[in-house]
Amino acid sequence: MRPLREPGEISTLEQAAEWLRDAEAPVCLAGRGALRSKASDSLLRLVARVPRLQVASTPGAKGVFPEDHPQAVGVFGFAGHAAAERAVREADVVLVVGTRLYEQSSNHFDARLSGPRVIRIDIDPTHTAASLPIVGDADTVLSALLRLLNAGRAPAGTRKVAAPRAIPPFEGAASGACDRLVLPHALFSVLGRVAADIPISADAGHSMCFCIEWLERIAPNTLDLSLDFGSMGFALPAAIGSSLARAGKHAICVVGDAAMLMSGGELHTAVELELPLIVVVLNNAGAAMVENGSAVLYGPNQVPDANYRHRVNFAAYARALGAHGEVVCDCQHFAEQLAFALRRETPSVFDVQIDPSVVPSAIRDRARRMWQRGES
Ligand SMILES: Cc1ncc(C[n+]2csc(CCOP(=O)(O)OP(=O)(O)O)c2C)c(N)n1
Ligand SMILES: [Mg+2]
Repeated sequence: MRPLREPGEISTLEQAAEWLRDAEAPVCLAGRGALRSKASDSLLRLVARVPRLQVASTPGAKGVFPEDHPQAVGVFGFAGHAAAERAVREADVVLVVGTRLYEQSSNHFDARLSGPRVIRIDIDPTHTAASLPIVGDADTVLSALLRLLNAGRAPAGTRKVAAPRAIPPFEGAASGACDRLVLPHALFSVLGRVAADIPISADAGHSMCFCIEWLERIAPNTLDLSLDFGSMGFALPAAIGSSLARAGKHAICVVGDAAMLMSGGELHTAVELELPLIVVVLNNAGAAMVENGSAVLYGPNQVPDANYRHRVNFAAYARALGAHGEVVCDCQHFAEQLAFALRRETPSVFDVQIDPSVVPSAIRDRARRMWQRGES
């Protein structure tokens, strides 16, 4: 265990424990620092001790706290959930653990995070601006905080909050209600359920937005995103790395058709290495995020068309590189094929004909915030 870094920390911790004990509506925002310090167990012990505490994660830390837990409110920040936004806005105490609070993890610099009674734990002293800063490793500090909470009087509130499930399952998925074009919510419901413990990497574009919003993650380190730069072409090589790092086990990559055209050739690496990679291409025949984002910011037809005239067949592309390839037009078919792929020892590619009419709420929300701040 790394030691706490600053002298005089204990009184700060006692103050934090007092605030949490007395809070009516406390919320914890856990970031990638909490993931890196393996703080998931401490977070679970903390919510058991503080019955009113709700937990949100930043987009990059999805799964650090199980999203199906009754005290989970989902993701706060880019492409996140209304329940998490509400929980932070209405909180009388906010416990921020291991996040730099940049644009994507602060929900576009939400004012509540610079308000009163914000406890902020971070190993980097330059990232602790808050009413109660604590410098130290996330898990070490949370463990010390728990010891204080367990030793002192019980925190207020006896009944646990029971938030509605942060990511409701898509009800129509099992009945095949989405023939011919696959609804993204339905697809991610299947992925979350069938591949609950498989690491998934998602590319820039709609893939990342839909994964944050609709892919339930219940275990840490099961979602890898290219936040910050949001670089296309990231997810397939990332999934190869993820599989290799786990001794050649299954890894899934969710990628748009344009992004697949950037680094899809790496599929050949997975074929050569005989990795059980599963590539889910969201095929909407174009750079939909550019199309939709531009339409929201500048109005329809104000930017050059970002759609392709020639739709690529990624199942044929996969077969040409030596992988298994399948075109998928309905969710039930996808669920069956995914189960087969999880038994296969070599790469599988699904060319999913995704419904292009569904625009991720993140695109509208981000544009609205940019307008509000005069940034567009
Ligand atoms: C290397 C790189 N180039 C350009 C962009 C800007 N960009 C973000 S999303 C996107 C379109 C992505 O299209 P696709 O992969 O098909 O995903 P879709 O949004 O259609 O689901 C572009 C061009 C980027 N993020 N990274
Ligand atoms: Mg696309």
